Amino acid sequence: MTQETVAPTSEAVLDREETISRDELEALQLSRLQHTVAYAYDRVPLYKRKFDDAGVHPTDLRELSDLGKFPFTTKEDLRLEYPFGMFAVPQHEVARIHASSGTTGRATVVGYTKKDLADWAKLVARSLRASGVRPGMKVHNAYGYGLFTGGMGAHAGAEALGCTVIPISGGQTERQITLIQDFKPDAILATPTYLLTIADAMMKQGIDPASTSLKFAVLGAEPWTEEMRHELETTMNIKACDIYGLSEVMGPGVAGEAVETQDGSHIWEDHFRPEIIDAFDPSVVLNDGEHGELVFTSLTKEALPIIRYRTKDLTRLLPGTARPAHRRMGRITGRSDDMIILRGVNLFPSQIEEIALRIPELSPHFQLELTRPEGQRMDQLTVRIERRESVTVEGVASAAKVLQQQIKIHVGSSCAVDVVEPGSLERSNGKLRRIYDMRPRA
Ligand code: DLL
Repeated sequence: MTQETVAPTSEAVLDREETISRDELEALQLSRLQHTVAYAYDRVPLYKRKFDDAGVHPTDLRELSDLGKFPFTTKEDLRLEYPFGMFAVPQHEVARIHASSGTTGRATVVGYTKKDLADWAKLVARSLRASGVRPGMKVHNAYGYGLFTGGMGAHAGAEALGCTVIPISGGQTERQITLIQDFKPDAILATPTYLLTIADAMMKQGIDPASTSLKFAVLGAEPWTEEMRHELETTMNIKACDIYGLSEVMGPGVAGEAVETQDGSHIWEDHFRPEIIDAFDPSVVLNDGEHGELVFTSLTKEALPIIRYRTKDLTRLLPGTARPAHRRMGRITGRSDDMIILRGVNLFPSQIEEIALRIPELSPHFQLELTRPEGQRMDQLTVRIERRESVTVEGVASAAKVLQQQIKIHVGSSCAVDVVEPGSLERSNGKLRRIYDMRPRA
């Protein structure tokens, strides 16, 4: 093999659907939606039951806003239909199965036909290309392989784009570093907290994370903030973009961010119709720009069509920019089931990340611990956070105070702050657990 490096073309060739007008896109959505609701009704008993109970029929879908008449689908529905009750095709047409880990209940199982896999790869390729990755680039894929959709989903997309894929999966951080140095990849695909783990481990080995061959990172699978983007981009000298997705709807690549604007992920609306609803009153469909829970309906899926799936992800819809017809989603502030309610105040880990990373003495490595001290009725939140390597003892004391004050001002909660030694908190291998709820079970 020659040692010459690939000179990726900066001009990307876009899919036709990326450049169509909003009107054309909505016409496409309507015809695909009409097909999907009829297809789901005819083939999946759960949808027939739910539509009949709600008194709606696929023929009631005459315009896009009619979608609001149809019932929601939840994770609980997928659990009750475990394992294959949601499938709309016979098993021999299912080319692949993925599943959630099932740590918080029964696993949810999803399936793909060959065409679904091809569509998925196309949309991941589209997302990666939007984020700066080009055919011919070497891509280090550190998303976990297996039943989780991240590894194989990202892999197939990078291959479809025409990249050289390095399928390392998550974990074995030392080995990741060796391969990054030896194989000289152009792009890395990982969760934001795992990329942080890699950067951190490089520094421990005396390697400057800004000195590697990496130029692009495409990060997702967990909430992250603009402050974390800044942290990763500056320490690693890369451009970091978001990729969003969830297994029930497809996997990574439901939405992807453009590197030239870095202003939130474009939802690929030729394949998914998004809505935002009021999480507390789901009958209310909110307008673009309003915050609420994200809901998706698939428009082209064969093995597992999904109608009005409640993601529990909290965000808002924004107009398209780099891909004008495709609306963007704001950053996910959190999941409705990840929200900490502390003495009546709602709080998400991403708010703490945002505040902590603005304090130069504090590192992005933190955990949130919830306790209820003996004999007390009030819950206590402790933010345990590592100091930066270079900080003095006096610096740490004042940083802790600033963090405490800022949380009180911006979130409205009182909390304790415990600044700990660099390297003392558990590192991410993929999706990082931020919340440690030690309160006695009711
Ligand atoms: O995490 C799919 C994925 C893999 C997306 C790799 C991006 C990259 P699940 O394991 O089903 O699928 O988890 C889906 O993760 O509902 C969100 O709560 C969260 N999530 C995914 N991407 C983002 C993101 C994959 N970019 C759940 N920002 C979703 C914030 C994200 N949260």
